[in-house]
Amino acid sequence: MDTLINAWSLANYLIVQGFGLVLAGAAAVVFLYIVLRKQHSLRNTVLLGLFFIGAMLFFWFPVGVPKNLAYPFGLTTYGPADGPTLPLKNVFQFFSHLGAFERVADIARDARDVPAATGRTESAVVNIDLTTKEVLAEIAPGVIVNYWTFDGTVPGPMLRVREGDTVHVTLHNDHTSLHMHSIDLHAVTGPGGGATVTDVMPGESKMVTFKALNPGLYIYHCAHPNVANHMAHGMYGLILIEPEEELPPVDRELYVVQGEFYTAGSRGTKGLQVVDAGKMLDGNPEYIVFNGKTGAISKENVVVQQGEKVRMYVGNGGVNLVSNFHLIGEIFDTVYPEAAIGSEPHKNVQSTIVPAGGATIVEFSADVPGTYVLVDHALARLDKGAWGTLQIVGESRPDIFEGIPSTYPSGH
Ligand SMILES: [Cu+2]
Repeated sequence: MDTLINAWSLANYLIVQGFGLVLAGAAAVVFLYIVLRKQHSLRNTVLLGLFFIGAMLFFWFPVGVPKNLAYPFGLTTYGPADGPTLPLKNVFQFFSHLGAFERVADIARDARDVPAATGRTESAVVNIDLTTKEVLAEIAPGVIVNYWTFDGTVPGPMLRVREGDTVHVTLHNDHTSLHMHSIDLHAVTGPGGGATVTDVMPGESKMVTFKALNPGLYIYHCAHPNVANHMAHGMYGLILIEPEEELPPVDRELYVVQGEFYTAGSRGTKGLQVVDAGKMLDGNPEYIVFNGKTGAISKENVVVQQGEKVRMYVGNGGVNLVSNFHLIGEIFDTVYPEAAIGSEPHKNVQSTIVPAGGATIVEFSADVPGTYVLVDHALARLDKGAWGTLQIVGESRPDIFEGIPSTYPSGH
C-alpha cells in the first residue's frame, strides 16, 4: 500500500478535522496577545477580547467542544454503554500498528461457501472455533478499510448445526487485535446470546455452550460495546439451525449477507479509510455491499445450471438499513419470511424484507439462461454497492422468455 496515501489519510483524519480547530484557536489567542501588547488600550483590549470570545462561540459550539479527545468531536450519545467515538490514542495506536495488521487480498466470503447439511437424524455435541481478527482490505478498488472480522472475511463463516444439538462456540481473539470482541448468536437462548460470557481480550479465548432449541437462520455478531461500531466494521455472519424435520432438498445453496460501511472519506476516496461514527449514527453509509465489498458476488463465480433449485441464505448485518432483497428476472418460488423455519413459507414473492440483525431464506428454480442481478431494491443503494450477479447456464427457453437482447447497457 502506498505510504504517502496512508500519511495523507492520517493527516486528513487528525489534522484537518481535529487539530486544525485547536491550532486555529491557539493561533488566534497568540495573535490577540501580540496585538494587545502593542495597543496599550483598555477599550481595544475589551473589544478584541469580546470579538474573540464571540467568534469562538460562533465557530466552536456547532462543532462541539472536544470531549476526552475522542473522534468525532462533540458527539453526544444515550446508549447503554460508551458511544461509537474513538479515543484519539486508539487512532494513534491504529496508525502506529498498521504494519501488524494482516492485508487480506479478498475480504469477501464466497457466496458458494455454505457448509454441507449435517445429514444427521440425531442431536449431537458440536464444537465451533471462531477467531476475531482485525485486518486491512479493499472495499472498492483502491479504497482500504480496517475490517474487524470473524475468521478474516465478511461475513464470517456460515455455521450449521441441527435443532437439539449442544454447541460449544470457542471465540479466540487474535493477538494482533487492538480491541476486545465477543459473540452474540441470535440462535442462543441465554443472556446476551453468548456475548456476556465471550468478551475476549486480544490473544485470549472464551467459550459459550448453548442448546439449539429453535430451528431457523440467525445472525451472529460481535456485541462488544460500542456494538454498532463493531458491526459496522464487518463483524457478523449467519448460523443455520437445521430443523429436526429437514428442509426440502435443493441442488445449490448460496450465502449472502448485506452490510453498511461508514467511511470518513466520501465514497470512492482512495487510500485507508477510518469509520465516521457521526455518519453511522445518522444512518448514511458511504458503502452498502453484499459479502463485504463491492462486486463480491459475481457471475464469474456463481454459476447455476438450468433446472437447478437454488436456496439462498440471506442475512443483514445492518447496522441501520432494512434490506429489500430482490433477484432481477426471477421470482422466489418459496420464501421463509424472516427465516422463520416452522412457519408456513410464502409462495411467489418478488422482494422480501431482511431486517437489520435478521435473515431470510429464499428459493428459486433456474429456468432461463442469462445473467441475473441480486439487489437491495431500494435502488439508489445499487450505486453504493448493493448488488451482485449470478449466471444461469443452459438452453434457451423461448416457451418462457423470448426477445432480441438490447445492445444498450442493461437497466432494470
Ligand atoms: Cu468486536
